[in-house]
Amino acid sequence: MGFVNAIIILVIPNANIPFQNSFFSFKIHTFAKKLTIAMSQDLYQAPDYFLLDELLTEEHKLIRDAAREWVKREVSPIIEEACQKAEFPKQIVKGLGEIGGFGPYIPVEYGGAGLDQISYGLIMQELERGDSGVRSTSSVQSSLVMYPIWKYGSEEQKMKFLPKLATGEFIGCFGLTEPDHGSNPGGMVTNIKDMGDHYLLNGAKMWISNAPFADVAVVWAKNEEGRIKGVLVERGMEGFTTPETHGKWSLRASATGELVFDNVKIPKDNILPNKDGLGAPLGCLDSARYGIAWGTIGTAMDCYDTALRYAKERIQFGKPIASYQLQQKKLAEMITEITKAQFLTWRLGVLRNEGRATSAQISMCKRNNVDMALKIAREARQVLGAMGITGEYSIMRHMMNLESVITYEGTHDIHLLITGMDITGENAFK
Ligand code: TGC
Ligand code: FAD
Repeated sequence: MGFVNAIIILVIPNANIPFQNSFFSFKIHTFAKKLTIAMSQDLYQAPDYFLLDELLTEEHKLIRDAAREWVKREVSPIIEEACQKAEFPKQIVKGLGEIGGFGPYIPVEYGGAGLDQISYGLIMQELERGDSGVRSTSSVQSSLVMYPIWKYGSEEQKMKFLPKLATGEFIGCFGLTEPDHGSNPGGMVTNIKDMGDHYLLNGAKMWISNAPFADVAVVWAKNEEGRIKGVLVERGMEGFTTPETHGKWSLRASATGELVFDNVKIPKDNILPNKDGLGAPLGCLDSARYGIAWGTIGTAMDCYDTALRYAKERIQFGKPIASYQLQQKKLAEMITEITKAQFLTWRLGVLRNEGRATSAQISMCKRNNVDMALKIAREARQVLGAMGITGEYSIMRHMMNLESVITYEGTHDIHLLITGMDITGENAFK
């Protein structure tokens, strides 16, 4: 059944196909044509209700607009099919490197783009507007692989890995979560044993983004004293395997897998020398969580923009559904929440540029924005009625993706407990 016939069924239930009445046939054809145009083109227009653009520099806007155009050109046309097939679209990797999607704030001498934190955030916003899985690929590479190598690595490690990660020639992944240690990574059992001229790595990580094809994994493991160390595990090392995790209903355009270590021989040069303890991986998470805070604004803006356009065009009871108060309430609340999140996050970016943002502030912002985006996706989907459940529009895909985003990089609960501890001084985790 073609797309037009599908629309006939949606518009006129019980219609026999092919539809014969020439008047209705004309109306249906026009409606279907309008929808086809809306779907085949990316008509996205970013909302800026409180003129936040005026707080951005010309450079910020140039970087943001370049990422926005790239997403329209390279991501929008292919992302739905990639998600339906549950395939990571490898063809976007090179372009991601070119727009600064890998290591936006890593210094230029290591291949990064040397940008500030607001530019980094704006790139994440645009990528996640396309798809959370695309932003995830960029987040993992930038904040969970390049960041620890840059901050905790030796000069040799930086020169060996960072330039290739910046272009996408190498893909990296970050192994913290284990089968029995998710929210409580400090309990990890993956370990390294000193064998004199090398270490032996044993254990397993799971739910690892990019694992199935990563060239290098930043893995967190305990040494014999129980101290957490960062280990660079390279594809091809004997005893190292990366089985893919299948059957996800969420983040389908991002590959997820396990990291399994069976007596993997690790050269001593592959240990990150400059920081250890749980604070080392958690420090990387600050940077990635900040990126998610911006990214989820992008998904919320896309859902709102789609719902607004649809509501203005969709006629029921003789009028656009945008003219009914119930739909206006949904749309008005969406733009209010988006606007609040935009300002909270912009302010966080300013504080990060000044080196004054705290981990607890990042937690609050990540938690608020993912929750905001998920609620908006659910409301926006309803505005589209039955069309909202199809892959013809991005909303359902965003909604499903956000179910991962609200769990990874610290769950909704964990971030609330971080805020709770920060304001009361009482630890309610344990
Ligand atoms: P706690 O005793 O509180 O802290 C241990 C040490 O870490 C320090 N620290 C931090 N350092 C830097 N940044 C932060 N955000 C930090 N938070 C804590 C702390 O000062 C302490 O340092 P020291 O020197 O005294 O040892 O640790 P805890 O065991 O009580 O746990 C605290 C808790 C629950 C907040 C933490 O474990 C946590 O955040 N759990 C959530 C786990 C998580 O977020 N996992 C994410 C895995 S990676 C991922 O999901 C990638 S998704 C990728 C994608 O596709 O985008
Ligand atoms: P659990 O920790 O078992 O939590 C289960 C429930 O219990 C949650 O609701 C949680 O909020 C609640 N809970 C836990 N502790 C407490 C407490 N003290 N008080 C109250 N409630 C509590 N990890 C990586 O290391 N690298 C990656 O690249 C990566 N990518 C991922 C990609 C995807 C698609 C997904 C879904 C996950 C990914 N993760 C990754 C793992 C992710 O970080 C973990 O799933 C997350 O930290 C939660 O751990 P868990 O799933 O084991 O849940």
